[in-house]
Amino acid sequence: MLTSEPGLTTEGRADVVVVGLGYIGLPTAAVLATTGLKVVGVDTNQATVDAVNNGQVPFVEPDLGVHVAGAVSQGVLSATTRTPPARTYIVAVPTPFKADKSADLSYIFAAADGIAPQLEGGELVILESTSPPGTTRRLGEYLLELRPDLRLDGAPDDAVVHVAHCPERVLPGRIMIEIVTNDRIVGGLTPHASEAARQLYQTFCKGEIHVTDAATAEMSKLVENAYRDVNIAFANELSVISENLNIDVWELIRLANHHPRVNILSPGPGVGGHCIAVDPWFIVAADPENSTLIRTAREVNDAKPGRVVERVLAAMDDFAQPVVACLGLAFKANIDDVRESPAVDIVQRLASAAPHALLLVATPLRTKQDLPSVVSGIVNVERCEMQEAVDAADVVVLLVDHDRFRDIPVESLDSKVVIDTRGFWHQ
Ligand code: SAJ
Repeated sequence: MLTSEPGLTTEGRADVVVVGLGYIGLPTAAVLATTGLKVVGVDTNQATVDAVNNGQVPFVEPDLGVHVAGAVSQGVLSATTRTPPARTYIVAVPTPFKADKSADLSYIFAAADGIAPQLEGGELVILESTSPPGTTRRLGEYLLELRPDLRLDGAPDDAVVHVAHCPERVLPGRIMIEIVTNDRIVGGLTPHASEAARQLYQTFCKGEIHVTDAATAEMSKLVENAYRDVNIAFANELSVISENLNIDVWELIRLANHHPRVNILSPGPGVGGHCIAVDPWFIVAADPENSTLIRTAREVNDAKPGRVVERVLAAMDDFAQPVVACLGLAFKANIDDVRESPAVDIVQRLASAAPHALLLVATPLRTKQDLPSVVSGIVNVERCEMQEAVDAADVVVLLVDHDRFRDIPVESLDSKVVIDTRGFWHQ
């Protein structure tokens, strides 16, 4: 490899290699590069690699584009499909769940396959991917299987690889702010690994960096997301109970939240995204007998899209050939991410349960005319501009509270059946 390549030092090594250029890896790579470190991002997707090398971001995240374009043009950030040598490796790959709800760690091991041949000893390997307790140790042991000449502990001499976990905690839509301002938790397999990881994050993180062991760091991330899931489940359960009791849940929550120690979250069409809808299952898998509340919360939130479908189907009954405007597909407001999105689930289920209906889907954050592949190709689903969809509809279903939907004049909803799953027009 040429030493003059962007992202590499004169010794032909990167300061940091980030494996996985998704919602976490790319912002992390860009922020590290902005501090002046030479950063190389690695991704198996050639289109992602090409986009980054052209200074572009292959998904929507506020302010990320400016950072990536700036770092690439200054020659401190580049992308490739093959893992180059580096002083530090950050693994930020997906950890989806398998059919039995246990974590699929194959992307982590694939990242290790790329890293292991490059190790010389003395490097720091950080796992950022959300992982069940014990994964960081398994990653370390896997690296040693591939490289038996190296060690994970002992005197920090040249033969030791330092392995640590530092879970990402940024909120999609606010990633570029939170990546700098949030506190971080760092847990190394050894105190030396923790300290090395702490020093790296200190280069860009203005929050506090809390040091613990690897398993506690892994668990802390899962617990944060399970906490939120349980609280959203409470709000979602209230919404179902309130509907049955003919009570306006939005008013109910607003009033209850006037109590100084009550802060109920917002009900919605369900819980989506790659984190909150997934991570609590890793706790359940780790101790199934004792995670009753966490499992139930998941089930309550997973049942919510079905409730919305029932309401929409009931509303359609008044029309022979109903036209339904479905506003939004993302898993939450003001982003274009459709992973685990309850809105997608609802549109798919409505399309198959009501083949006589026409579903007009408005996705204002997608500039291209095509629908996301998760719903494109369904005969009775069409993409439509938001106002046209509303004007043509008998039933309007608000699935995502994108700010852009504020441009829809409320008077245009007057003659429609409106199902507002987010309380968007109640505020
Ligand atoms: N939601 C509701 N009601 C609410 C809040 C959220 O229905 O009151 C829904 C959203 O619409 C969405 C889902 O929950 O479908 C999750 O959204 P979110 O904004 O709560 O969280 P994420 O998934 O975008 O990001 C979470 C964050 N975790 C916590 O707030 C504890 C973030 O800090 C993590 O970094 C991220 O998961 C992650 O990557 O794990």
